[in-house]
Amino acid sequence: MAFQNLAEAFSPARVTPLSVPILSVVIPTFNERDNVARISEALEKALAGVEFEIVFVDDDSTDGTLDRIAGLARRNPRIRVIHRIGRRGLSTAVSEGMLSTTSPYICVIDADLQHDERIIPQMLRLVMAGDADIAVGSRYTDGGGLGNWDRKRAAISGTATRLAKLIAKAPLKDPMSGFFLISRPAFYSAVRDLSGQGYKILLDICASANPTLRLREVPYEFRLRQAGESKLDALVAWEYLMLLADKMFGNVIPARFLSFTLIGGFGVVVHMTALASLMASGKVSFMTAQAVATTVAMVFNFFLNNTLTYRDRRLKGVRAVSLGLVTFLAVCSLGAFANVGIANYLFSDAHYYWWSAGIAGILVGAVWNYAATSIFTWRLK
Ligand SMILES: Nc1nc2c(ncn2[C@@H]2O[C@H](COP(=O)(O)OP(=O)(O)O)[C@@H](O)[C@H]2O)c(=O)[nH]1
Ligand SMILES: [Mg+2]
Repeated sequence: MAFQNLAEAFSPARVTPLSVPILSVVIPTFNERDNVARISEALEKALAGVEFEIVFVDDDSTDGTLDRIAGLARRNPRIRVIHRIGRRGLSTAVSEGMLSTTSPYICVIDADLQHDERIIPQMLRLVMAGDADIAVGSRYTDGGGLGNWDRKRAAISGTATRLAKLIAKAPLKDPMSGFFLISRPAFYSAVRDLSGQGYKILLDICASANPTLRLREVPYEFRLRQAGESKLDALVAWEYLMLLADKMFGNVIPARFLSFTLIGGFGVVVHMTALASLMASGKVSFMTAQAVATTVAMVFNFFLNNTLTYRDRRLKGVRAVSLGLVTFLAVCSLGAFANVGIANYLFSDAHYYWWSAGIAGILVGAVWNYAATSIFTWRLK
């Protein structure tokens, strides 16, 4: 929007008197170009009479979502955006959006209109009246529903929900909900303990907050996505398992390390498969076969870690990926030396059993690989 002069930019006609919002609505977006105007409009309608603001948190969408949001924000002072670059992750997007606000109540809702914004006033009343610290939009309480979900998706959601109940400290029917309204003190009571893993921020809050938080569920019928595509995929499932792991054993073992070592375990399988087929071919010596199998397994581990363990910092582009691969191979080769050296020392000089020396070597190698690749390969920008 270009102005001829300052006077035009600040003309009284353009300056809308602002009022202080009591409700902040945080909307995470990733490639939601055709939904951002619709959800804004739907919120204006549902929240008529409520002073509210909208905070979009966009992870550098590639479909022009940001231009659309900017267009809306220029006309509507309620709307602003946090634009994150080089990061992905629904949970951290939502919590950073929430942290950017100061109003006493915060609502989180998806951009794709699957959540029914018409129940927000009811959620707000519950929390404002002090009847609850968090009001949860629920698909699984009476009156709620999954809309037109096919059986497979409903079954997956059902299983994930049962798992979630293991770690949520509160008895919620729909702990996987991405739609909720929370009071600021309740949010602050959990925010420092959030794992930031994965997809389900409400679950993270419920597992992190002190158990005296009072929750109330408000039913709604899940709607069909209006436009664009779901970002729910196999990777999200992995992240979800990591969130569960983090909440269950996070005090002892970091979830990222768990993911790294699990993938290392798959690497062993890949290694043995490669070794077996090379040996079966009868064309190479054991030494060569073992060397090739080791390299194949390391390359496999690099790509899987880049996709799963470090999804939020994923290396992209030929240059970044090659550099990452080289540092990964270098670090892991050193790790293998350390592994063999330490195991050998424990076995020959310290007279450990062969198996305990072996396990100690593997552990040292794994911790070294994890620590060093987190610094050299997936360095935080
Ligand atoms: N900022 C941000 N938003 C995301 C990310 N992944 C998903 N979203 C948004 O989160 C909401 C829910 O995602 P969606 O793909 O609809 O998940 P589903 O409803 O479980 O299929 C949508 O508004 C997405 O645009 C992400 O990595 N970063
Ligand atoms: Mg959705």
